[in-house]
Amino acid sequence: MKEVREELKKIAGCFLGEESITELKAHGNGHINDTFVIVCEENGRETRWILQKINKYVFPHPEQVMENVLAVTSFLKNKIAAQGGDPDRETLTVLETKDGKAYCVDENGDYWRCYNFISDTLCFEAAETTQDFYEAAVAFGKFQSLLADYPAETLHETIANFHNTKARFAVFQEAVAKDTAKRAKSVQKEIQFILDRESVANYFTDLLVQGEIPLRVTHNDTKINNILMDKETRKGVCVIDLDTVMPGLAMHDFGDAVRFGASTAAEDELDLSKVSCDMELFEVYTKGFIEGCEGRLTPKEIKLLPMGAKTITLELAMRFLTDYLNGDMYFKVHREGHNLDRCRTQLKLVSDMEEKWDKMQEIVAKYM
Ligand code: ADP
Ligand code: GN1
Ligand code: MG
Repeated sequence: MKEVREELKKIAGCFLGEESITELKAHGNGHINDTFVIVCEENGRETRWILQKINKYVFPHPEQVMENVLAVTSFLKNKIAAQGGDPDRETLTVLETKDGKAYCVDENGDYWRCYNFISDTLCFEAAETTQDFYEAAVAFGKFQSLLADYPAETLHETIANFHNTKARFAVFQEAVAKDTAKRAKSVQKEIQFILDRESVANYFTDLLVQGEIPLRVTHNDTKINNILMDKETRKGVCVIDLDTVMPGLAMHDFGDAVRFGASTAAEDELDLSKVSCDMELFEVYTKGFIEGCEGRLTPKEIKLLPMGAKTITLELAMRFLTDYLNGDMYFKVHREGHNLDRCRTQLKLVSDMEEKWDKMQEIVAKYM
């Protein structure tokens, strides 16, 4: 343990004065990166930082991730300043290494980066009130609006086909066929549920090819724990976890937030009777997101918001099951069968959305 700490301290020392570090501990509940908070003290003044190891299995080109993050945050800083906001608080700031780089590489070839810690904020695993969920919607909508005139083609695709659900379906079929971890036999029901919905998986990919919907710069991972809210006002302060910011669909940013935040249970709940998509929360997010987007969405995109919720939920179910079949290589797991449990909640949400389909359309129609 002591060795690990010394190792970490050495890495932190690439960015900060090693001797000023008074605390270094694991932080947050992300499924992908390893996150630590560092406390430093110099001349009686305390500063905090976020140190992260970028998951290189998930992000095969960490240097491209950092190029995107630097480009997007500097673009956002200009926009925020022009609107009279605080660029140091309302978007992430990458701390350079002592030799002027955006990351450092350790002896194992792992990439590390450091951000300013944004204080006096709350980070929810689940919204505590309906109003919190509304504020998250406004903030993620605003994020998209701020980036609406960003030249999308200049961004790297940090994970190939990240939300190309059609391609995800093919990868899922391949995982079923290979059955690397010899688990397919025990999850036939889940596999069949997904196979029966190939048309849902193809829907947006086909519309995009036909030029029916626009490709935008999107966040692509809009869980409520990827936003920091002000401790006092409880309004969105800063959208974080920018590794997946790349060209994508507005409907997916909406849908991913809904599948996580409008669910009545945790993403890994074992009792599926507790899992459903709450229509009041669905409505609140619809209202907040459309407002936050400040008129940027086309009527067709608004109409397709329910489809965004359904496809992204199905996609994540496929991704969790794919990872389960592959032997848990991608998402961090904390118990036996964790990815399967996660897959099951997502499938339950898909069925629930199918049952509530007309209601979801009605709700969205109110905001067109
Ligand atoms: P992951 O990709 O693993 O989800 P995140 O970038 O979302 O990693 O970080 C994990 C958690 O760390 C977040 O949910 C949040 O609680 C916290 N966090 C990340 N960046 C900051 C920051 N700059 N200031 C304060 N807290 C942060
Ligand atoms: C991962 O990093 P985190 O925990 O915010 C994943 C998302 C999934 C989410 C499911 C890069 O998000 O796509 O929706 O888990 N991020 C990546 O909880 O794959
Ligand atoms: Mg995160």
